[in-house]
Amino acid sequence: MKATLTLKKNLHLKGLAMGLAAAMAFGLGSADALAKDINSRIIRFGYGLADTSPTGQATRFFAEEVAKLSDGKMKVKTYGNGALGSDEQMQSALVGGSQEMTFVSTAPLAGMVKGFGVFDLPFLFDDEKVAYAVLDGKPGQALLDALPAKGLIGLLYWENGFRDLTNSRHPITKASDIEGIKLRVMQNQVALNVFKALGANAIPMPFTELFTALETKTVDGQENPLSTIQTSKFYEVQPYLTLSHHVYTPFVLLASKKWWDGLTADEKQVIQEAAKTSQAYQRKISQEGNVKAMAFIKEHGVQIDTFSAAEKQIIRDKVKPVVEELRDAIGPDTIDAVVKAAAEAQKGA
Ligand code: KDG
Repeated sequence: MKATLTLKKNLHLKGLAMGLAAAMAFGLGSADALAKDINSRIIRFGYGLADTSPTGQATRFFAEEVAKLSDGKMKVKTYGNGALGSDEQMQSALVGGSQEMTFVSTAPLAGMVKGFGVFDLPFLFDDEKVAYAVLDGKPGQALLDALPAKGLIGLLYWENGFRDLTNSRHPITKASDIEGIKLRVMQNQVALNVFKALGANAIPMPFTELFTALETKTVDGQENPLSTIQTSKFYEVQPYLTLSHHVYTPFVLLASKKWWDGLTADEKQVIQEAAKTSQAYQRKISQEGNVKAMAFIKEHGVQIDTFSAAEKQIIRDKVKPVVEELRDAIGPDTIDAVVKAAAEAQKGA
């Protein structure tokens, strides 16, 4: 009797092993993923940038990673070009649970967690490496940790990058050239006050409305990283570009908390791992994209200028009062932690 049972058990195990081997041979997945608690899921991932942008490419890389790690059970569907709405609308959709994922600039997120406004203060980071040290370190994590209370999961930071100024009125080479320019700014008090302090007629507006506003001259100018100026086609209607690099904007890779709370531990791990792998990739292609965009924009006849060190100092001096004025609105602890971590990273570089 015992012998029959053992035989049956062995045959059963052998059968399972053969089934698994067959499944793998037919490309049905790795033993590892099949053993995990992963369900079939559709993940809607919307964003405002062009789907041809480097970050658009990174969303597809992320989708492939998720598929790989979940054996095709978790499918990320990406929607670029603002097809699911503006950054703010998608943030709300995530909170409500009608959309699963997005990436947004930190500027509109400051409406939910005021500390994110710190990243709209000009000339905070000298280069990308300093930005990464701050974002991937304690100050960046502290801001992400404040998101679940607002209904969002901040997985990690991707790169939007250093922003440059474009306009259709005239070349901007001096701080005073900004005066009177109708400039679209991202939607928060810090971005608004910074450009008001520089004398611009600053107009907050969602990214999704920006191209039309530039084309119809509702606004004269805008500021964004070079790859966005190329892939969102701003260069077609903006003949003047100034390499101002005035601010580094991070992207936050976001998930809906409502959705996240319903995932199994294995499913959460898939998303977290794919996010981690995608981060290095996204930052790399984002920087490569800016180099390519610079050549492209030049070729397409845009006049490219820079600010001298003296003009940059004038800008710093003009925006200094804004930092003081908004210190409490952003949070003194956040500002101090970011400034200190940036100085340490700069020293160590
Ligand atoms: O997909 C992200 C965009 O919607 C936006 O965040 C880009 O930096 C941006 C801007 O100017 O609004």
